Amino acid sequence: MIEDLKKTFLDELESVKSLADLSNLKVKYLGRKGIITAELKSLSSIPPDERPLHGKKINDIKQFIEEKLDSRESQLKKEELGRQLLSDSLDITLSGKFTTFGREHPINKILSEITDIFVRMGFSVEEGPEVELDYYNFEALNIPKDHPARDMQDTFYISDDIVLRTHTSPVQVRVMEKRKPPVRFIAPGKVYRCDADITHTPMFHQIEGLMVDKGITFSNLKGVLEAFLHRMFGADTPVRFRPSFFPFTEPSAEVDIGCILCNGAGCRVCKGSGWLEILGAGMVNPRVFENVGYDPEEYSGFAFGMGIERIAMLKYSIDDIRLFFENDIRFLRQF
Ligand code: FA5
Repeated sequence: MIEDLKKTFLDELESVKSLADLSNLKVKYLGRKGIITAELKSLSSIPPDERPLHGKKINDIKQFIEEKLDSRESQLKKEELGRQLLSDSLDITLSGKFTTFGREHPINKILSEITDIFVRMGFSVEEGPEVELDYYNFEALNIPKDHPARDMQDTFYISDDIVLRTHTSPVQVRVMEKRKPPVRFIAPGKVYRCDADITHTPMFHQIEGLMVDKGITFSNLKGVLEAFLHRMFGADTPVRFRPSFFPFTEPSAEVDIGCILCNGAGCRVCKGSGWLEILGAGMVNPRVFENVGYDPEEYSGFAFGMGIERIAMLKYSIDDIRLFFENDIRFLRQF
């Protein structure tokens, strides 16, 4: 009978497939109400002289069952670990997840580069509103309402007195109204003109510059702008000042650099002239000083204004300004 028990146990052990099955089998044989426990309890009901032998047999089979259960348990655990390792394993041949990083827009890049150069020359950075009073955009800059110079800038009017600023020059007036000389600052920002072709967009960026103090001359203007242009485009770049007209500066100049694409030989971009116009500049018109309460007898100064897109186009050899604002990722990724 005890031998039958051993055989039944082995058959049942054979069909154990999991640790849960094994635990059930353990309870069935060795638990408090299990078969072996019952056998041990039944010892008291057999004749005393048979007890030692029968007891030994039960203990032997108990030990046998324990050993078999233990070895099956470690075998099942090993199998389970193997399965787990297989399913959790790291497949180093799988390609990773790619994160695409944004990058600085080429216009902002050029803007920081220019700002950096002027900050190193001691200029501070100022801002002004993009929705501007006609007074600051025109009147205070010596461009009265019926003045033909208004036609030079195609203005977006919001009302009779309010415009989208057409240049960054109104910041000159706003800063001088608030501050006594000396002043030395640049003012970068967006400006708007009703204008659109391959070199003009309705919104573009300018950087204004203003320096006012006692004894500022055209030589200071030349020195600062040449230093800037040589840093920006290289020390060998030729720079030329051409007479021009702006109502808020007198005398006025337009500043050209030798075409960096053809080295002055003449090409499509410089329209065969060998020169590229980079910015407008001049000595601050005494009328502007009067409008902000500066004494033109005591103070003088220079101002300049440049288009950022124009500079970015030259630096990166881009022949259509609209590319900057189309947000084509293939274009923007190149910078
Ligand atoms: C001015 O706007 C003057 N305020 C500059 C100035 C400041 C002169 C201080 C003297 C003293 P202008 O209209 O030329 O000047 O414009 C300056 C630059 O802006 C141009 O050289 C050009 O590079 C750029 N620009 C003008 N219109 C557009 C446009 N629609 N799209 C892109 N860039 C433009």
